[in-house]
Amino acid sequence: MRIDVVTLFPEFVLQAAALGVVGRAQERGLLAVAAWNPRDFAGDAWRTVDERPYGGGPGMLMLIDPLRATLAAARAAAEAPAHVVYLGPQGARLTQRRVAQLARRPRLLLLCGRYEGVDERLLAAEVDEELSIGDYVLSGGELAAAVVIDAVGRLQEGALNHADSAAQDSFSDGLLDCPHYTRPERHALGVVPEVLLSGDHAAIRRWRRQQSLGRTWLRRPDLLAQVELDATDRRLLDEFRREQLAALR
Ligand code: 9D3
Repeated sequence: MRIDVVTLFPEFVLQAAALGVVGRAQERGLLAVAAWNPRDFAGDAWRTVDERPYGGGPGMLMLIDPLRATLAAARAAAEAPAHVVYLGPQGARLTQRRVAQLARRPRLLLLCGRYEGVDERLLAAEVDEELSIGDYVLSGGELAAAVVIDAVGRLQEGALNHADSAAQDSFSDGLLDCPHYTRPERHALGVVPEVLLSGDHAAIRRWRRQQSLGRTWLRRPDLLAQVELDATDRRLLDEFRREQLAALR
C-alpha cells in the first residue's frame, strides 16, 4: 500500500511512520509513505498557505490553491487512484473496523489541516471522507494522520511478526485484552496468578477469556453491548461477576 500525506509538517509524519512495526513494514516494501508540503506549492514569494476567514472570526484557514496543487502532485506520483481522507474534527470517528477497510485499499491520500481548518470548497471537491480520531481538540491533523498510518500499516500482510499477530486476534473480537505477567513469579508488588504457571493450556485459555470478558464488562460496557456472547462466554462472565461481588463483601 502507498500512503501520501499532505502536511505542513512532513518531517513529523515521516518520523512517526519510521518507528517499530510500521517502519519495518516500509523496510519490507509492504508500505510506502511520502509527504507533501503545501508551502512548496504556494504561489507567492512568501509561500503563503493561509488566509483570514470571510465573515470574520478567529484564526486562519488553509487556502484552496496551494492545497489543490499539492494534492495534484501527490496524486500524480503513482498510477493508482487515491482514496482521499481529510483528518478533521468534524469527521466520523475512526474505529478498528474503519481501519481494516482502509487497510485493504492500494492507496490513501491523507490531508492534514492546520489553523482553524480548510476552505470548504477544497474539501467538497477533493475529499472522499473525513475522519476524526476522537472527541478532543488537537492543533492539527498530523497526529491523526500518524494514527491512521500506524493502525493501517500494521495490518499490511506480512507486517506483523508471529508474536504480534496473536495479540491482534484477541483485540479484533471486540473485547479488551486480558492482564499479562512476566518474570519474576514473586515480587514485592505481588504474585503471578497460579493458573498461568500451571502448564494447563485449556485452563489458561479459559482464564484469559474470562479476564477479557470481565474487564470489558467493568471498563467498557459499551463494547460488551456490541458483541454476541455464546453460552460458554456468558457462563465465564457470570462467574467473574459473582467473584467480583464476593470480593467486595
Ligand atoms: C473554534 C473551534 N476550533 C478550535 C477549538 C475548532 C478546531 C479547529 C481545528 C478544532 C481542532 C482543529 C484541529 N484538529 C484537527 O485537525 C483534527 C482533530 C481533532 O482536533 N480531534 C480529533 N481528531 C482530529 S483529526 C484532525
